Amino acid sequence: MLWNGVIDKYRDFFPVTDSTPVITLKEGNTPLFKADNLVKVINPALEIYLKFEGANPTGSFKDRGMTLAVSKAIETGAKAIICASTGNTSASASAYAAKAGIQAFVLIPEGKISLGKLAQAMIHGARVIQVEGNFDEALSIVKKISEKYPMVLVNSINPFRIEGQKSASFEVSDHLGEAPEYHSLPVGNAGNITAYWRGYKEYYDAGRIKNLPRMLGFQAAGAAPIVLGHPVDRPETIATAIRIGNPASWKGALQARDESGGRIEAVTDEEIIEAYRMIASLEGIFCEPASAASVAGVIKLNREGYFKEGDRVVCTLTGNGLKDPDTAIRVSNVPIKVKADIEEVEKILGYEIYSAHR
Ligand code: AN7
Repeated sequence: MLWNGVIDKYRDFFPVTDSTPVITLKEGNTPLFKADNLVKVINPALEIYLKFEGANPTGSFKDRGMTLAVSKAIETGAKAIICASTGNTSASASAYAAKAGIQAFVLIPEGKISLGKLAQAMIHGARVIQVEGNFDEALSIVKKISEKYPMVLVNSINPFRIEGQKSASFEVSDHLGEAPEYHSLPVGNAGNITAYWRGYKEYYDAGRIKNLPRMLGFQAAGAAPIVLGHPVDRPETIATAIRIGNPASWKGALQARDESGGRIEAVTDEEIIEAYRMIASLEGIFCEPASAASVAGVIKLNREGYFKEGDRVVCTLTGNGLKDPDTAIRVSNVPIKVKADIEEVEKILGYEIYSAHR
């Protein structure tokens, strides 16, 4: 069966009709990896799976919601969409607007989005506006603008975004044949954890799964409003994707946590970077720093003895590491430089080969 995107695959679960034009880049159907090398290091008694959303067409989970949001916008005759973004929403919105033949307007916090995401919005032809402020300020501006002008807001306040993002829970359930015991996610604006929980509940109600997971959400310590219980005016974290101080879906995140009996906690930038490097070096998966918060959180809870033997834990890796090569280079060893001379190269290889065989 050819894959034609999440609306085609899970149509019955979405508010679409035969007359809804489907704008798709064939998002979804992303791989779920069993992280055998990682569990050896973390806790061999667990089963950890990684849902790699970096394999989506624009390199993040945002595509799942954007296909529905843009399709519904086109259905109502929209000619333009607008969003505020820490980068991935703007990349996705720009690409789907290009596919639909409409204009995207994106507001981003100046200097605080990774280079790859900025490049995506620019090359897809979006009007990119850098705001001298943070994501939360940009979001409050686009909300007002979308009320004043004929532009559809495609942040996750747009209900179709959350609807589309539910599809990831369906895929995990289809892949495993049931829901896992735990599902872990990074939390920024909190749309995704809201969407996953809704997806699991709908699959459960439809009789497709017989259990529900506990939802685990992790914020960066410098941007952890939900953990602190109040908005953060100046959020800071190396994981710029989740540098958000006043999440739009705050209530949805609390509901996911409380209904499922899960947790929402903070992880430090150091813990995020450690997990980011482990995922890349042990599993061969290059995700972006924010994505690694899901694994960092599981490592932290595991240390506290939170899990029991045999628990299955799915961690969503929300975005592709290629979007942010600067951070990868910054946290890695500097490559050795030698003259263009075989003996010079052999000296280094010799040493490294012997130490690799020890
Ligand atoms: C890689 O692009 O908010 O909790 O404007 O890019 O649903 O917000 C991105 C968020 C996690 C957090 N991982 O998801 C945006 C934006 C990555 C992300 C999140 C984001 P939500």
